[in-house]
Amino acid sequence: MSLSRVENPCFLLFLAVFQAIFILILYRGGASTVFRGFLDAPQPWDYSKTQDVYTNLSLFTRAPDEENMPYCTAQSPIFGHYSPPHCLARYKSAIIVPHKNQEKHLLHLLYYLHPFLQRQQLHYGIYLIHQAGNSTFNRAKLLNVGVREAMKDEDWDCLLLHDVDLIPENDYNLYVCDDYYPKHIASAIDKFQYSLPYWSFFGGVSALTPEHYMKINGFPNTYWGSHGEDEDIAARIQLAGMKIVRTPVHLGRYKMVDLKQHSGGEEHLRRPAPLLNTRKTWKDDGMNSVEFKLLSRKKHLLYTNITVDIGNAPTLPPEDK
Ligand SMILES: *[C@@H]1O[C@H](CO)[C@@H](O)[C@H](O)[C@H]1NC(C)=O
Ligand SMILES: *[C@@H]1O[C@H](CO)[C@@H](O)[C@H](O)[C@H]1NC(C)=O
Ligand SMILES: CC(=O)N[C@H]1CO[C@H](CO)[C@@H](O)[C@@H]1O
Repeated sequence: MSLSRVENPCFLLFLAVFQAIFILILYRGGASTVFRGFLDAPQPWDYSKTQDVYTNLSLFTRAPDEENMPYCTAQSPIFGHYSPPHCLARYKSAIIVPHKNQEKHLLHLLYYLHPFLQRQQLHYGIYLIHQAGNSTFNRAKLLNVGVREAMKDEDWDCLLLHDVDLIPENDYNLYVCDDYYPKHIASAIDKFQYSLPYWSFFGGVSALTPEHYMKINGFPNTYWGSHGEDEDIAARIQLAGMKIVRTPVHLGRYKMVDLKQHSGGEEHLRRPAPLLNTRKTWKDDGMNSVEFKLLSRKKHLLYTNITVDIGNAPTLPPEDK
């Protein structure tokens, strides 16, 4: 008959020694040394570790293999743009991010977007379009400005219209355009239980070629307040003889970041039903009528910062409020 393990004297001795060692550790260093691994949870919004981003951006330059390398140009030609260093990129995408006083969101977005885009081996540039002044946010008009300014730089294949608070979750969600139709990319946002909030939803992140964008005369300039413009854009796409294609929901997944930092003045302005209205307005309200004052435009390593005055929302007659 064999002894069970607990009654085995050797095992009991081993247990006692193990306990003694454990108590000694607690006594000498305190619990914090033992549990350090558990206590030091990563800080969710720690931007001090920018070396991740910069390390990967050091891939901007090719490996130094020659002794007699020339000096770099006084003004870096690659500011604001990235190309994969070891192959010729197949796509050139401009990422256009409209925002109003959302610096915290921007830092968060850039932190994730740069490595994401580099892993996709894109040639890309990021344009931050900052709405100056106190007026209500006008996303669609800022996008018109962004497209116009981005196209001055380069012949982009694809325009990625990107909200500042959305972080892509899937690397296979490629930031390139569909050849034939405007593509809605943010098809599954966590805030909407990873599905569409309504059928015509075209917000969040979408991708149009410059040809698509000009074919619909860009976006309407007249929607002040948040996300009223989606139905108008959907109608434009239809009126221009195209349709919306969507990124499959398992790829178009996004986290919506809520940093309790709002751009302010988000009141919704009432307006005529877009589906009836757009047919009359789309040829006159869009890229061909966008007016703005460029306040500053500066290329940084990680983005091009464009600040614009796009004017004020019209004040509605009192009975309309
Ligand atoms: C914007 O609002 C702030 C505070 O409400 C005010 O001090 C500032 O003058 C305003 N700026 C403009 C351009 O109206
Ligand atoms: C962009 O430029 C504006 C105006 O010069 C400045 O206030 C803002 O802080 C800049 N933003 C970024 C992210 O560089
Ligand atoms: C933030 C980020 O994606 N950093 C990556 C930079 O590249 C190295 C390897 O090249 C990765 O290990 C990092 O994760």
